[in-house]
Parts: sequence; C-alpha cells; structure tokens
Amino acid sequence: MTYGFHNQKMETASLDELRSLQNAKLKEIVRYVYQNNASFKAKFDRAGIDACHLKGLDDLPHLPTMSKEDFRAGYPLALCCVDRKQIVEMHMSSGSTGTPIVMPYTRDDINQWGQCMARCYRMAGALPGDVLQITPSFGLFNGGFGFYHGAQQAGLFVIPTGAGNTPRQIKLAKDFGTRILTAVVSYGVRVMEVLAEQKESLPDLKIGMFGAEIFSDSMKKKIAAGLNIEVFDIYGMTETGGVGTLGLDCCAHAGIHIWEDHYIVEVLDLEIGQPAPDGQMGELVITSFTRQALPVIRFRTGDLTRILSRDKCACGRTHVRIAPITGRVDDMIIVKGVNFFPKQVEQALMAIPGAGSNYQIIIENTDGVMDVRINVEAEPSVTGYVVEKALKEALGFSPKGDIFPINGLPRQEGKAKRVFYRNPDGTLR
Ligand code: DLL
Repeated sequence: MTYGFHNQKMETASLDELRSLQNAKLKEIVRYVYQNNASFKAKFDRAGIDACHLKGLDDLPHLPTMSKEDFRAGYPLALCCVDRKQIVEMHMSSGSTGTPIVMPYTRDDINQWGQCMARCYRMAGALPGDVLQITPSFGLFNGGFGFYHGAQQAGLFVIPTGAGNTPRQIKLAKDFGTRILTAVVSYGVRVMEVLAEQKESLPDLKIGMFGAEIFSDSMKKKIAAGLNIEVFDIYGMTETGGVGTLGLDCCAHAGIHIWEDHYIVEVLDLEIGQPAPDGQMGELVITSFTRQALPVIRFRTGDLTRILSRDKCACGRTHVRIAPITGRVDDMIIVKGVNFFPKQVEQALMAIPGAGSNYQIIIENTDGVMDVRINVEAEPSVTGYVVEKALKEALGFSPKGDIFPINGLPRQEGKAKRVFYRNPDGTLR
C-alpha cells in the first residue's frame, strides 16, 4: 500500500509551527464570529469576553462553550456568519430530538471540507485514478457529499451509489474494480454479509473508510477479515462541516489524527467541565479555525474520547491523535448499579466466533427494576452459554437475551440503532 500525503508540509509541520498557527487563527476566528454574527456577539458579551483582543491559545479554556442546543435555537440560519448569497450548499442532521441542526457552506467551506477529506484518502493509501464507491446517502446527511467533495480534490474515480441496493453495490464494485469503499459502519457490515451469502469476493477492494457509528476494535477486525481490506476509522460531524473534517486513523492505527491547522480539540472532564489532562477520558470539544459560514467555538460534541498522543506519529504526521470514540456522553447505561457503554457490548459480541454483526441492547423495566436484554444474530454453532460468558466478562453481569439467526433482527436505513427502550405495551422505541 502506498500511503501518502495531500499536504505534506502542513500534515508534518513541527509542533511549534502548529501551535503558533493555532494561536493566530484562534484570535482571528473569535474576532470574526463576534463581528459577523449577533448570536455569537451576545454570547461573548454575556461572558464578559473581549472577543476582538484575545491574547491567544491560553484564552481558549475561558471562552464560552456551545452545544447542539445553540444550533437548534438558531434554526435555520441564525448562527450563520456570511450573507445568504454566499451559501452554496447545506447539510442537516436530525438527531433524536426535534429541531434539526443545519450547517451552511460557502464555496471556501466546500473547499476546506474537500481538503480535509483528500488528506484522509491519501492517508488511507488512495491514489489518483483509484475507483471509490460512496455508499452513504447523498442528501441532507453529510456523508455522501463529503466523501464526494474530497474525491474531487484527491482525483478519484467516483461511483456515487449512495445508500442501499446491496446486490447492485456489489455488482458495480466487481464490474468497475472498486478499490476504496466508504460507508456508515453497519452498511460496510451489510456489504460483507451479502458478499458472504453470495459466496463472492471483491479482489480489487483494498481500503475501507467507515464511521458515523459506534466502531469497536472487534468490529474493525471482523470487517477487515471479512472483506480482506485495511479498515480506517473516519470521524467528523455536521457541526464541524461533515465527514473527514476532523480526521482519520492512519496506517499506524494508533488513534485518529485531528487536522490541527483547521481545528483545535479539548477534552473536558465531565465532572468539573474543565479541560482534562491528556489521557483522561472526557467530552470532546472542538473549535474550528477555517470554516466561514458557520465556525464553531468550543463546541461540546457530546462524544467521549481521550487524547492519545501529541508526539509525532510513525506515519510522519504531527497532528494530535485521539482514541476512537467510546460513545456519547448520554449513552452510558446504568443497570443494577453497573455502568457500561454500548460499545463494550459490541466489543464483546463481535469477538465471539460465529456471532453476526447485528445486535440490540434493550432497556426494560421488570417489576420496577431497570434491566437489560441483549439480542444478537449468530450462526447456529453459537450457544447462549458462550454469549452469556462473553458479556459477563465484559460487563460484570449477565444480561438476559436471545440468539437470533443471521438476518433475524430488524435493520435500519442509515445509522444503525443499537439501544432500544421497551414501552409498557411491549413495543420498542
Ligand atoms: O456521521 C459524519 C460521518 C459520515 C462520519 C460518514 C463518518 C462517516 P453526523 O450525522 O452529524 O455526521 O453525526 C456525527 O456521529 O458526533 C459521533 O457521535 C458519530 N460518529 C461520527 N464518526 C464516528 C466514528 C456523521 N468514526 C456523530 N466513530 C458524531 C464513532 C462516530 N462515532
């Protein structure tokens, strides 16, 4: 595999260069949002921050944070910092609660997105002319278009299939020699399963770039083995400008590199709401330096991770590495005094030989006591005892649950739903 760079100078800049760049860009972007948007201005004024005269990075922890609530309150375009005539595209995520989150883009924002994504492609070993199949949907979800904008800058041959119709995806991948497959994790799994059902393989396929959902190490290994490819964990979100804006894990697979000339990350200690020391798990907070239509200043992502390393990586990059996302701040499940994240369940289940890739975590109330049931698809050879043992080791207790045949549990379009709550009438929500 030829791993490369899209912007070698910037991707390998010295730490001093990166810090001094970030120092200057932080001052610039805070002044920019203050001068170009009334909601940002009001926020800084309320916090008593002199947004036009920051000293630099040391001021960052003192700036007010923002959250999804600010986006919702600003629906549709109250947080936008440019004239509407400059907007050329928008994406939107609906989330589980009510008002959607909108991200408008200027021409420069699309270019910035493309640059970040092109770095991801080159980092994963994509070469100009390689055939790329984009399976996330092209629409309000940022996935399809994000992979597309990056492919334009990386010079790839795009097959823009979008979501669904797996047999056709497989046929196109075979006929055109797809080398890079991009997908929401659970859809990458679907492709793998249908290939297995068809007793087919995709010999040209070498690289998988998957994300948007919980992504345990066992799941990564399972997909890598099933598709016979190298699997990369791609990260990004609507609020930062979409897939790949934040980064990807490199060939060293030692954490996700964050593009530090475009974004600065902090990890907040959940108890005290202040920056945590490197290595400690907390909520990821992002400030964007180079977004124009809607930059974020200290956006609380709700994602849990930790800083893994600020040292130069084996791949040559100097940009900070974070651990793969553990889950969302509000994802933690507490049952019978035991705390766990859905990702721990996935990690344990996917490590069982013969277990399928689809599972459900159902929270239910039995006679007033919270309980959990874990259903998983598996081959007939997998026994309840094996599943129970694996879950007991991972969680410290044995949840109830059933084993379903492969394809026996419902699937969703787009992002997979893993956690369900049982209504009093027995239905799931
Ligand atoms: O999911 C962007 C994306 C599309 C990433 C395709 C990767 C592939 P949103 O719909 O706004 O954007 O959701 C963002 O998804 O805050 C995380 O909770 C989760 N997420 C995204 N990437 C990963 C990942 C897209 N690699 C939210 N691992 C984020 C775990 C991820 N969770």
